[in-house]
Amino acid sequence: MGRNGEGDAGLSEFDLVVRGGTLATAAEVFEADIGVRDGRIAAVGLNLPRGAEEVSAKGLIVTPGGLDPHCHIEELSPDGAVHEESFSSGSAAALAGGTTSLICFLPQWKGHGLAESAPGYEARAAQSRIDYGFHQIITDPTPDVLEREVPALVARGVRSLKAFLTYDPLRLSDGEFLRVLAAARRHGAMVTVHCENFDAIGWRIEALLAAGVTDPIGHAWARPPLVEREATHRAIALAELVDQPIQVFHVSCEEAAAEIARARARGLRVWGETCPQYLTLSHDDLRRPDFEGAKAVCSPALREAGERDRVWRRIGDGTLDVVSSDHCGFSFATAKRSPGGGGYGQGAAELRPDGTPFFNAIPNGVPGIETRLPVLFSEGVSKGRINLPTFVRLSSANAAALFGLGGRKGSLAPGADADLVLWDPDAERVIRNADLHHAIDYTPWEGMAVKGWPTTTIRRGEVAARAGEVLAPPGSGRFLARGPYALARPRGVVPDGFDAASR
Ligand code: DUC
Ligand code: ZN
Ligand code: ZN
Repeated sequence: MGRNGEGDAGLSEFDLVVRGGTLATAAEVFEADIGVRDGRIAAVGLNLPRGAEEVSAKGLIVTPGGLDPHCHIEELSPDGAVHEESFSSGSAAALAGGTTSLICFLPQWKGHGLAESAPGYEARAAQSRIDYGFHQIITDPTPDVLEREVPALVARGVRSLKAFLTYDPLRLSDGEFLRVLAAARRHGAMVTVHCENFDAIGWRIEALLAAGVTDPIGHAWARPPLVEREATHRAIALAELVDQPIQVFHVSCEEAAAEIARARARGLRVWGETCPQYLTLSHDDLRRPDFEGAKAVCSPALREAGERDRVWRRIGDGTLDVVSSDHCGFSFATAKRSPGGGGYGQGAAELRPDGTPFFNAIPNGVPGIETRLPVLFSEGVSKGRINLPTFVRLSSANAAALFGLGGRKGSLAPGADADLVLWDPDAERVIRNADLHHAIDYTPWEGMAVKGWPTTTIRRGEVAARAGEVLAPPGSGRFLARGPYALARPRGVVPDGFDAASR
């Protein structure tokens, strides 16, 4: 007998058949069964023969497993601060929320090479329950880093670099950013970039503090949309000069999105990502009393409530084509009260009389690896803002193409990894942190009613989470080595006399 007491494992063509679901891919929606063999999709069609294991998807929607291409997990800063999330808990949360792969960040500390920064990071990541890849943060682009370490890293399958235009000590000057772009072009890597103007933010912080503003809402007042728009414009212009593809991370507002749309209309290889926080939260969350606003401090900052519709519109017109979590493991009771924690704050680490930090020193970031897809499904699909293929493109397929995982992740085609999520589109839930699997003591979506929830998550053909129970053990995720791919290639258009191979 087979594992479910049905069929015969020895004779089955498939290890697993997911039967009777409504399949949603990046392109279409149709009824079919999925046959899985050796962890991969082997067949898609009606009335497939019985598998050794059968999972019923009747009345459910089946999508590719989510790929979250922007997560901060167990990052270690030079001062020893660590995000309060382990790869084990973070990836358990991911699975429960329908995400089967993630890309997180190998840090570089200024004054150090890539190899000596954050020793042991790869070993910690190996505890993941889902497949994982890395972006390499570059904070100190020395010739040795760019010419010796980056190509070695790319050869190991780390095909994307991350640049910060703000945060001390992470940020790059324009000259340093240009060198990173040129090195990425030479070695065939994508560049992702955090776009905000550091000096403008610093100037605003000084003025706000001098005026006596210390509450979390000051975070948004110090980082208005134009500091993001200016840096987005600059990043795109510098990338155009070098002819290097880039993705602009976490776009929060129309002003920045418009810069990306303009670049794309001119044929530049520029892509934009946004996050659920910019689609659903606002200044109102930063204004919560008793320091609760700190739960919504992330960068770029949350915007006025009306901005959310404009960000949705930029999803609608394709300018923003990836929704990531930008998950950060800062708990409210601890890290959010430790000034500057983890390097993601800006300015003096001063405390208010009640012991909470000034707005500028609150660690930036919100936890969202588990809620990313349920919030997107509910606010997007259930509320009729996006259709199912768009949901699939935003949640997995586009990031897979952008980061060299196309065909393997974000797809239901034969040959792809059998990463599948079964969604109950009618399930109504209220998000409660107590029900989530991350190691953080809050969610900014506490109390939000959602419609649509993942009931079963299958990772490489194995049921990895079911009805909120995570079954995949720590360490069962695999490193995703990424080879050369189309979207990381330059256009081949450089200004006259420009030698892109020069430093
Ligand atoms: N933004 C955040 O909100 N957190 C981590 C880093 C970032 O850029
Ligand atoms: Zn960022
Ligand atoms: Zn981030």
